[in-house]
Amino acid sequence: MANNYLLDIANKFSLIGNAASAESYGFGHINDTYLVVADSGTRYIMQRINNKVFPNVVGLMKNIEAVTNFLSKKVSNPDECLRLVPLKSGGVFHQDESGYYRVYYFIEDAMTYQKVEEPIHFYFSGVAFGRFQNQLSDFPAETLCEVIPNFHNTESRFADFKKAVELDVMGRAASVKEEIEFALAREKDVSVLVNMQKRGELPLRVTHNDTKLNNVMLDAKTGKPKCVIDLDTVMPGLSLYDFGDSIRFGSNPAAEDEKDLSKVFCDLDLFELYTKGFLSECREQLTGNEIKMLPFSAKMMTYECGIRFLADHLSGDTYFKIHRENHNLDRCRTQFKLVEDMELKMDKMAEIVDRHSKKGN
Ligand code: ADP
Ligand code: GN1
Ligand code: MG
Repeated sequence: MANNYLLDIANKFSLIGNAASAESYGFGHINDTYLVVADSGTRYIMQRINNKVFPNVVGLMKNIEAVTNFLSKKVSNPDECLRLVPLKSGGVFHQDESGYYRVYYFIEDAMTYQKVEEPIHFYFSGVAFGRFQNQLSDFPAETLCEVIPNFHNTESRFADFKKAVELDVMGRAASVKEEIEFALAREKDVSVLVNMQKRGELPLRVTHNDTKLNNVMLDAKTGKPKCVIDLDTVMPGLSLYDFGDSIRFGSNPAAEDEKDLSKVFCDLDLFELYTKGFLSECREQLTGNEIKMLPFSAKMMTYECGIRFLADHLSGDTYFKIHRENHNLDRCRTQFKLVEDMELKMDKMAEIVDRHSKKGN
């Protein structure tokens, strides 16, 4: 996107001063993110929303407006919650032929991490997402729109994956036979959480649904949680999705796209740190079934992400941004390696959860 074009768009928002620069920023897989600096020195994050992934931008922005307004009344400092910058003409997003844009105030003196560099960061991300769960516990979930229906419905993700294998539009299926077999062998797991929810054994809550470590900003000096970001996927869901997705990303000391699989495993010390942080903030609210299923959710969210990456590889990389050949396949392989490792460690994970689910921990 040409720089002048981005500056013109940024200047449609009520910035302090005029936009002076706009540069690509961050490592997200979905939206285009830009750092905008105004001549006043104030910094902003401007994003072009990926409306192929999020066709209902209006519903998505309504969700974000409602959730950020709600959270802003609960936090003690404005920086502890994402804040949208309104358009000069009113409204919170701009639309033109190049897409949909929104602007957030930049969270200053804070960091996001692509992988766990210091174990304490993972603990604090658990605190952040546990608190997020807690703060939204009295938000009326039924008023939120389901921005991506069945987002974490593993059963429906599995059906999409099988369709991608059948269609095999890129002719890649034969070269990933081992990965396909790995996925198919775990079919019995894909309905477990969905069925528990259907039977009323797991409550519907307001959830973030994309609780990667890089979706929480931590204080640059203290590492303490500052703000949960990337609220595009906030919608009604299961608390297990948020816990499981965090463990998927952060309990693995290697990167999500690491090629050397010997570096990829579920580090139980990291698992314990996150569990401790998460449960310290929301254990009072979780039911016995939710707590019992936490270890399984880590495996299931990892498996689900693995089949999503594999399906995208088979479909020609149309969903997740890729930066090299076979990028989605590499990502799938890390997820499946993690699933295997988690399967071996399920009992130990359950012991850890049990220890931290009791008050006083
Ligand atoms: P994506 O959906 O593509 O992952 P994100 O909303 O997570 O996009 O943003 C990408 C990156 O931009 C984040 O990881 C973070 O580093 C940075 N970022 C996003 N919002 C803010 C903000 N309000 N202040 C500072 N940095 C931000
Ligand atoms: C995407 O937007 P980002 O990069 O935080 C994806 C998540 C995946 C994740 C895998 C809307 O998250 O569901 O778990 O990549 N977001 C969407 O890294 O599909
Ligand atoms: Mg993100």
